[in-house]
Amino acid sequence: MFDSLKKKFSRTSEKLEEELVEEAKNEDNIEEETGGRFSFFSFGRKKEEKEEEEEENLLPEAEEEESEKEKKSRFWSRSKDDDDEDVEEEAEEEAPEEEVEEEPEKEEKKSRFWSRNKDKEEDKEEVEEEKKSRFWNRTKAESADGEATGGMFSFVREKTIQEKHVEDILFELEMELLQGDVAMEVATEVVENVKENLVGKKIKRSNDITEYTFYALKDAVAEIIDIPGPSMTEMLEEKAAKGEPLVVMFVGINGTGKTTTIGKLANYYLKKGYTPVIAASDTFRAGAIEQVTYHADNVGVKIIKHKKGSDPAAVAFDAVEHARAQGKELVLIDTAGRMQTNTNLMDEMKKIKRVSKPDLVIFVGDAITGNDATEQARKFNEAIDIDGVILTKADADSKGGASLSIGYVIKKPILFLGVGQGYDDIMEYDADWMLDQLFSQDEEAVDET
Ligand SMILES: Nc1nc2c(ncn2[C@@H]2O[C@H](COP(=O)(O)OP(=O)(O)OP(=O)(O)O)[C@@H](O)[C@H]2O)c(=O)[nH]1
Ligand SMILES: [Mg+2]
Repeated sequence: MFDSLKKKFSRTSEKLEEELVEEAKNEDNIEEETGGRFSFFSFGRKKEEKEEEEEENLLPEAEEEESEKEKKSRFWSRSKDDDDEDVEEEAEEEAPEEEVEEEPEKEEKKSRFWSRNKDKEEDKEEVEEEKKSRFWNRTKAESADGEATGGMFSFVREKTIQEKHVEDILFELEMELLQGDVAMEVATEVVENVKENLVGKKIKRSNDITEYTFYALKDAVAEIIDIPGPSMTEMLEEKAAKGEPLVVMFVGINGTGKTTTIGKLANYYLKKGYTPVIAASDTFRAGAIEQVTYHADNVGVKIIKHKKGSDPAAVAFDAVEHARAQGKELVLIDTAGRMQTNTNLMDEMKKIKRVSKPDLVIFVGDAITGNDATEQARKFNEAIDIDGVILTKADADSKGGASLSIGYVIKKPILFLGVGQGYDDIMEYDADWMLDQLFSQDEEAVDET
């Protein structure tokens, strides 16, 4: 999953490193260091793995250090907070004498403060670098089988990442994201955030570039995919506690997986101890009632159905009444696939919503169709105000464009991902999980880059 996005991210980091190393070579500002190059995804290794490795390599003086992850987040907040301080520091360096004359005491205090802070920073960096180089040595040792690449450089004079270094590279990334079916506004947002994060960063070693790019991209993507909204399970729990059924209506164009998803969700919540009922409100397509009945029978839940061609809103209404009367906790309303351009069918869908008063209207989109899925979601949202999204066929989607974009574009959360054709092939979507998928080490994706 998401292999194509992963490759784009890691290539961006490599290109920036090449650019800066090349420039430093021309400036005669580079020397090769012992130790191997740090691969992009090695920063995303799972926390436990990292801790294990740290334990293996622990030096006595490093024992009190926090976990790598905490350090990273401190790093970002520190860099952000320190932006202003850096400016002050630079100004101070430029005109130290003047200030000393005016306010010698204050200046002395200040400069002691700065140098103390600097010393602290340097100490910290030294420990960090020592640890890193130990890791790099090990990576190099591992690289006997050809996994790790190249050497590692340090800059004689510290370099600062400037806009000119990242402009072309980020433009390329933006184009690649668009080709990967990431929505325009999402690609632009990611690139802007990455630029903001990277420009101004001071680098001592080529590996710093990989690290900074990794966290800049991860930060940018984290912001994109974290869309607040309801969780179906939490809503169901709340409704059940009140003795009311949670009514959920599924909409989308033809063949995206609405009916299959209803079968999967009936199974999912049945296993959690709830009693779902399905409304066969696709009375339009030939064979639709039989298909949904087949799933209901397989899973073992009740289905409410009328004749083909009957009013789908009436079927949904009956299912809600049935759930209320029988104390069932969940109503899953299947609806006919409809193109967003078909006015009659879109009006019919609005009527089902008016009559059945669902707590959740879920748009079901096919992840493989990428930008089309995002555009459909936009249109359905305009027509009927959806509450969340389920993306199906994520198992067969290597691009990841819709998964990255759809929530951000319509500002509604992804609730579940369909990951196969079986009843158990569904998972609750979680932004942290997705981030982990995109930024954790994946030998296959790394090898192919
Ligand atoms: N690989 C994969 N296939 C899926 C997934 N979800 C659904 N499918 C397949 O997609 C096809 C269409 O699924 P349906 O559930 O009939 O789609 P629908 O949206 O109800 O279609 P209409 O009723 O015609 O609008 C079926 O062959 C499903 O098995 C998924 O998560 N992964
Ligand atoms: Mg269907």
